[in-house]
Amino acid sequence: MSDRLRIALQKKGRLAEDSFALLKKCGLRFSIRGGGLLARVKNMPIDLLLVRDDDIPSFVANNAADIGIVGENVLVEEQLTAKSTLDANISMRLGFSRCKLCLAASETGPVQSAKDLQGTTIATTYPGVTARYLKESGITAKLVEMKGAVELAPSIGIAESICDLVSSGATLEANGLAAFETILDSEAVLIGSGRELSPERADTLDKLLNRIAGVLKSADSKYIMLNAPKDAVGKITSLLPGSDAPTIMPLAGQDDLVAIQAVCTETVFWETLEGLKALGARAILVLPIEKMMS
Ligand code: PRT
Ligand code: ZN
Repeated sequence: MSDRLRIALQKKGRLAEDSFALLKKCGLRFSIRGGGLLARVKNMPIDLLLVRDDDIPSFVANNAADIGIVGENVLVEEQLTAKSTLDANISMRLGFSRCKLCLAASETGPVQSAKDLQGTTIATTYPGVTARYLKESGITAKLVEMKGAVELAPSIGIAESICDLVSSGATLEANGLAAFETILDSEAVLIGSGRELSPERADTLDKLLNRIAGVLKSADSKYIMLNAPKDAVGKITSLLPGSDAPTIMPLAGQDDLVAIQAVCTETVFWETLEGLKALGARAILVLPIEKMMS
């Protein structure tokens, strides 16, 4: 039997779908059905361990999984509250599930900014990160740990302020709260430990990391094709975002025009296309790139 790489993933929740989608884009074939803890990848020596997100850092640290995908907020919280040093570190930022851990309070209450926190009570699901912030800021405040519904704490008199995750801000607004300080910016991250892997697992991991890097790079990248007046080639190619070596070709029967093709590794905005058009570019096509490997 082959030596299979084990990846810890959130079974259900805000991270789950995007984590599965990323691995599928990397060519892994699997199906997540039923209540199983393990899902087998059919075409690579990989098993997926499907768990609660809070368990992922310690599973990676304790060898239950080789790598994992988790919110940076959870990783940092687990590192700060673990009884001993947790051997789990970020090996790649993945760019999805972005959110912020914010201090927030009622717009009409006693706490309006960080300097008002002294001597007050803060409700949070993130006592580790919040305590670190208070210590670094020289603030003494009481923390009340809650497992959920933190946004209700001020209205029921449990705390003057809260420290919770915010993405759109709609939950805060619906509860009459406003954020006054961001204490952590978070996104999904791939984590690993310092342990050495067997050669087979190391090889699988290396392949996977290269594929993930390719998927992340191609997500922003576009292939751009256009026709340009010969005398504007310099200006036009300098407008192409994040492209270093465009291909320039003659156009049959059109001596004053050339065709330009380039991979743009940064977002191509409508404003860029308008700029290209103003320089005389015509027949501009922007195409998605499915896969990339360098
Ligand atoms: O069951 P399990 O323990 O695995 O999941 P969970 O319930 O602990 O976590 P889950 O699935 O809710 O979130 C997983 C991860 O998603 C988090 O750890 C973050 O890294 C990330 N994430 C991104 C978020 C949000 N955005 C988010 N908005 N996690 C939670 N929220 C909550 C927040 O707590 C608040 O209640 O959404 C509300 C605020 O959202 P807005 O859009 O109204 O601001
Ligand atoms: Zn959780």
